Amino acid sequence: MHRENISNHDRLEKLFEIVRRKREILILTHNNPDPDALASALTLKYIFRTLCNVESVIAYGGVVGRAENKAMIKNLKITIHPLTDITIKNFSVIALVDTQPGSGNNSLPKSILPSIIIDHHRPVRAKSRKSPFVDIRTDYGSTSTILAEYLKESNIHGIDRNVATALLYGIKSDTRDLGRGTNPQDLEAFLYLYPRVNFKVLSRIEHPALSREHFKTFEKAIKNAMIYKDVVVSDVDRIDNPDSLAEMADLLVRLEGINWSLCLGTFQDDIYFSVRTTKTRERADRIVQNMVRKIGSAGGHTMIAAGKVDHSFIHRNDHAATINTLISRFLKGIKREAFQGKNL
Ligand SMILES: [Mn+2]
Repeated sequence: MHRENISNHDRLEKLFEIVRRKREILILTHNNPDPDALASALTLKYIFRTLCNVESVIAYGGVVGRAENKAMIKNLKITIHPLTDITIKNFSVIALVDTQPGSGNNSLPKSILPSIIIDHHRPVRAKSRKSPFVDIRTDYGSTSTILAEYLKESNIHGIDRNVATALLYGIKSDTRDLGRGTNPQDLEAFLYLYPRVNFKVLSRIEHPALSREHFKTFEKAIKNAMIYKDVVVSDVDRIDNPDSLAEMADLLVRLEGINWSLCLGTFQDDIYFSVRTTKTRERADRIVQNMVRKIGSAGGHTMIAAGKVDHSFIHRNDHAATINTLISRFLKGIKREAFQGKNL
């Protein structure tokens, strides 16, 4: 854990010191933001507005792909801008949520050190420690849990229901309904938020209409799945949004007898992948870091992790060869390299 041993109260004070009387505040999520990132950004904005009387702007890199995430933005009225529409140098304070500098999954230029970093991913990046405000809790199931603690500490009267709904969904989706990579604080935050949630809206977010493209990706993920003992690997090939891989990896790891899943796909010439394990004692974050050694970036948690190989590397090599490298490094990392792949 890389946070100073200070209370949430002192942490909020420090946060307020940084933003008080500032006018241009940017809150940036990781690329292709997930519910945890969106909820964390929304809550930070809400806290700044309600307690410091300062406005801020939420931005993201990549695309909002998943139908659930689009439904979340729409139903909870989250105002969010693509980073390409933003002039970063106009902002005097930059906050990163659910990501860190140098993790490879956000679009903040390398030359800029954010003033605020709130995250729960491993590894803690060396650059993060240089920031004036760092709250990285790698033992937490979600960044939303940290923001829920801030909210509780702040004693805002009558918490906004959209904010509570977003945070509860952020916790739920990062921890697969509190069953994966959670600690007692996640449950405590969940219970704190529960009475304030709009469940009708939450249900609409969790069960949106799904595109034909989405079902085609499912079809490919299942058709291309290969089994190596208790491991399932699927190269989904072209995908219409990078975060569909997380969904496919979540789906395939539920196959009976399976302990690991790896789903790979290609989006705008970059290769993305997601890893899942059912084993609580494994370190998926370490496995993925080994997979991208010298060719990309990756990180995550004990049971879920993800990474990316940039097209700049792939051009010099062969796309298929890069996919093969990732798969063989993965199988080697989990000591299953001796097994022959069989169709599902
Ligand atoms: Mn998260």
